[in-house]
Amino acid sequence: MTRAVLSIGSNLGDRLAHLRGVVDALGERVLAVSPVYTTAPWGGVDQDDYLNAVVVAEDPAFDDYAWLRFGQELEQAAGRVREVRWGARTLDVDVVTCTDATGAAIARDADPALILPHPQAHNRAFVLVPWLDVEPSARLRVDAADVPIAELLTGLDPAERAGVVRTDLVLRDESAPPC
Ligand code: PH2
Ligand code: MG
Ligand code: MG
Repeated sequence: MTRAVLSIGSNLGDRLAHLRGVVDALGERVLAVSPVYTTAPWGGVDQDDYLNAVVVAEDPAFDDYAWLRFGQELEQAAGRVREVRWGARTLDVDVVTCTDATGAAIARDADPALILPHPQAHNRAFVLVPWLDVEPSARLRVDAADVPIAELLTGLDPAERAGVVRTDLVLRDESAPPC
């Protein structure tokens, strides 16, 4: 049993459909879905704006690598081509943090394919802003300190935060009756 905070983003093709596809594929695993934000590209590559959101999900059978594989399969299904680092993409699904059945955060730094928590999450307003919406008291381990994400966000360059703008788009129809 693990619980993952996933950052999802798209800046190519039908951006909203790509993000909705993740929430649909997660199905019953979804615990919370953030609002959708338009976000200025982060990382220095000239490209179109992204749509970004954060999804919190839980699965009784998944370990942290299962979340990674799950995201990679969805990226492939969205026709993602791996070219430029931090460049344009139809879909990116990043595991930001993963907690085990006891609620302890899983830490990994040996495998470049899965570093936990995500090594850039604390620098990215496009991750912290939607994450704060769904988990206002969340904390993130940064340089051996456990820091509230609200504090990390306050520490970012205001220009970085200003590039993250909330939309009225939704990834999940909250009005649907529970089945
Ligand atoms: N993803 C990247 C690189 N840059 N910028 C924004 N705004 N949103 C992203 O999801 C994003 C990015 C590579 O993972
Ligand atoms: Mg990414
Ligand atoms: Mg990624």
